[in-house]
Amino acid sequence: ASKLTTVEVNDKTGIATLTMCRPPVNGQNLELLLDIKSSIKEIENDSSRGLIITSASPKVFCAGLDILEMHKPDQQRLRAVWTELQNVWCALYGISMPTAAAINGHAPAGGCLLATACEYRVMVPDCRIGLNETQLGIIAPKWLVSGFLNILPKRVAERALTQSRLFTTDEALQEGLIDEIANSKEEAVEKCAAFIGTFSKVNPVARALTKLQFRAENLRQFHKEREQDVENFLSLVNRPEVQKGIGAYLEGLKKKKA
Ligand code: CO8
Repeated sequence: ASKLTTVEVNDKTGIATLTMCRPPVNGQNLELLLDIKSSIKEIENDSSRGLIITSASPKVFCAGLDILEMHKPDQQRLRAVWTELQNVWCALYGISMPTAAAINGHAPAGGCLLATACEYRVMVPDCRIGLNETQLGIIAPKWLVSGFLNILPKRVAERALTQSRLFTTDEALQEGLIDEIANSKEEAVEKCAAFIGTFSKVNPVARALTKLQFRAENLRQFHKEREQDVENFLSLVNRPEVQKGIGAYLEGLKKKKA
């Protein structure tokens, strides 16, 4: 099978860049999720100085879960997809090294999840980011929202989720959902590297334990609920009205072009 992610380590900085490359939109199907997970593990085992996540697509960082995986799904595969989304999230959210997202395109739903699992976000202009699950009739569980809630005030987060709001780059900066804007992917990666560089004089063990202390409660809650969460997701996605909604949403995506 072809690799859907690449890992490149910068010789000078020791920072690893994980690039998602599943055209056209990095839809998170099972294979992409498995590759992201193994790339995160590889970077962790190599003890890189930091991790930057980005995309090979010119317009899209990541379009979230591959909607085709959720439409008339194969049950076993759907279960595996959700389990691997959980695995990717907890690997990225709980990694001790510094992390940053170079958001070089749109980042709805699962794309926003990856970006908000990181410690820092740099985004290119005129794109959209947010958790728009309610639009598909699905409820984002607590763990999925926890990174978002680390960044935004509860009131802004609640409204954004209930409205399925996708923030423009400018709005995201204004609300604090992203940290900086960059005019190109290269500049976004550079800014992420500069952020990671700010830790060069900090004791790495103290840094790591402090990060994990901030994140431990969310991770503990996640591990307690993860199995139930898979069951909830499956029963929700299998509901006839949700299937109808997903089908209509897919049609809408396809028709956009016609
Ligand atoms: N899955 C599958 N295919 C997709 C997806 C997707 N998520 N997104 C886009 N595509 C397809 C399109 O259908 C289109 O296919 P085709 O070429 O055959 O017509 C192709 O990719 C290109 O898409 P666009 O023409 O729309 O490309 P643009 O560059 O104009 O726009 C966007 C890119 C902004 C990413 C746009 O495609 C978009 O908004 N996509 C939908 C994103 C979305 O809403 N994702 C939500 C997924 S749900 C999720 O991730 C979390 C689920 C949580 C569940 C919780 C339950 C408990």
